Amino acid sequence: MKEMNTVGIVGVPMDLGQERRGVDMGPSAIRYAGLQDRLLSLGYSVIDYGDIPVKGRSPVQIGDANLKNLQSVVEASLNVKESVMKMLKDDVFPLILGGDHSISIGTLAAINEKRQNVGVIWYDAHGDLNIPETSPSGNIHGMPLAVNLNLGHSSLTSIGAHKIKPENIVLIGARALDEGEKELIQRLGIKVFTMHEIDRMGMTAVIEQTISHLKDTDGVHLSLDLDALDPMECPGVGTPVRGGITYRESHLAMEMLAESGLITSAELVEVNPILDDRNQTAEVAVALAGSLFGDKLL
Ligand code: NNH
Ligand code: MN
Ligand code: MN
Ligand code: MN
Repeated sequence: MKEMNTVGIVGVPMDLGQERRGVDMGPSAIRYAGLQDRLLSLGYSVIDYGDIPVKGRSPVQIGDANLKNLQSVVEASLNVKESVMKMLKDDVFPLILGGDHSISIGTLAAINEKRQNVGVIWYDAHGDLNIPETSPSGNIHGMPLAVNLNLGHSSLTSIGAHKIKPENIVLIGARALDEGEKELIQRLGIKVFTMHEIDRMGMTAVIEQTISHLKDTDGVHLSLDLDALDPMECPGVGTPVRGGITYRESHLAMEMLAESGLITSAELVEVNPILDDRNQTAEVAVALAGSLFGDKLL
């Protein structure tokens, strides 16, 4: 973690980027699971910026082909961007709570305004590298990383200076990539640690290589989709995929990233309390955030 002792939290009750209802309650679930106390106990000051307003589902419009709720996602993303820019201006560590993964469009739009050579760790079962032409679902939560490479619908790419360089991205935990995503990964040479690599090399080597891959960036954003973990440990997600990263491996990953001092912002996304079992997934999110902020106990 960079020498920053205040963490800013903002919730984005967003469920428009996918079809299962309930993920908009993610920010409350993560707060109930004790995020603020965990950070305070680790010696941080915490400023809670509250929740960003997210409007209802928007009707399909001409030109929106294969982009569900495009207009509402654009509006919410602009609000996310503004709020994260405020946090950066206040010089706090931005910790954003989703909501579905489409919130990353706004988060990274803000971060890219402030920093030049941003690194991104995408900890996810999925690639989120679809564009409308390759998306099997039309769900925008499957597109945010592509938008951050400046690919996709102009209403989304124009939300900010989306200019993450392909060589500054590392995917960890991928095991459900669509054909178009695989092709894009190949073409742009994006670094991916699939479950195969995690099994084979172990999480220690995966994170060591991730850190060395991103060491020359101007800060790294961690985008943590809870569906990266195995659904037995994180059942409260909309698109679970078997054979995921374990709780222990994830703690190790977060601890090593904390030690690296590279991470300058983070988001916890896709927690869906309706699908969860006694708020377990939100509790995992808080425990992992603890390790990311320097807790070495777990
Ligand atoms: N790849 C699929 C799509 O684009 C699923 C994406 N779902 C996610 N991404 N949860 O993290 O629709
Ligand atoms: Mn995702
Ligand atoms: Mn995912
Ligand atoms: Mn540990």
